[in-house]
Amino acid sequence: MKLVFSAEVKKHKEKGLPILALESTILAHGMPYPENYTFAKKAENICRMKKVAPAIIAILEGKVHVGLEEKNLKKVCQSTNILKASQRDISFIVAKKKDGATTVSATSWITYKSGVSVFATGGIGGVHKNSTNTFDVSQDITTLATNPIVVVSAGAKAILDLPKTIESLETHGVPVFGYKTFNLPSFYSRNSGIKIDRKVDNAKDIAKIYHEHKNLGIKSSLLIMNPVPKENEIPKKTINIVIQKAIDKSKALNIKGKELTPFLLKTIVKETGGKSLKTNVALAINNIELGTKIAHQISIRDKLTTIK
Ligand code: PSU
Ligand code: MN
Repeated sequence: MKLVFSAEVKKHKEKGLPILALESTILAHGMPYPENYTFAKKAENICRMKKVAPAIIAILEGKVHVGLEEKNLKKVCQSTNILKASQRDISFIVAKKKDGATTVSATSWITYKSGVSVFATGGIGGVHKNSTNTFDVSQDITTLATNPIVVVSAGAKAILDLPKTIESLETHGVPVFGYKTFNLPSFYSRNSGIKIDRKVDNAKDIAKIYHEHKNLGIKSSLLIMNPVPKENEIPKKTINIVIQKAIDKSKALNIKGKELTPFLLKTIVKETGGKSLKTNVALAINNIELGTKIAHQISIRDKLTTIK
């Protein structure tokens, strides 16, 4: 597969400097314009300030981009018909020279193929509520099972069935770590009430575990669950009412498959008068900040290993 690296990402790759992968579905299907563009610029600037190359991943005219030049970033943020691309969609989009915004699933796979180790997102997909009837389980889970990178998220999205999502991650062999917590965060809120077996307290430890993970040849991602900052969280009680309303609406309108997640997120933004969008941006930025620290620690460790 031919990858198109931005000048910045290329330079960091050549010099063994840190790179942080970012997804584009969150921009194209998860947030409206212009908030998505403002968020993307802020995300990139944080990376640069921390001396990490930002690598937003997207497919444009059939080419897989790792790091977007300005005009391509605008295109992703403004497009109204860009496809939502999970891993299984990549070959079709490339063959047909179409545009695709990559989900956690497609982004994880491209991140790994690019030789990049860390990817920060908002919230991962997982097992949907009512999945026993619909069988709707995100491809994010199966891709997390097969790509040895570090993924930073604010937990699975609260629109999901969280206990089933955690079980499914276990079945697929994905190690889950709470960042400074044993409580599973639920995207908009810091604590879902579900326990996580393991906690990590700093980026150095994450790099250390990842190093062994790779040495052992284990194929899954390490999934870091980083709670939304306190000042930006929406209390569970408040958001759950809104989520239920959005799910009821999706059922009434018969919205299914890959349209479901974007529909729910959009409806929740409307119902909360934009508050959930602010929270979404804040938690994603918080994950990017942690992602840059992990990227630094991994590149320090990689250099030490090479010298030895
Ligand atoms: N997290 C967000 N906003 C989003 C998503 C996650 O804050 O838009 C996207 C991610 O790209 C994730 C996808 O991979 O939703 C999951 O979609 P589905 O449930 O259809 O697999
Ligand atoms: Mn789905």
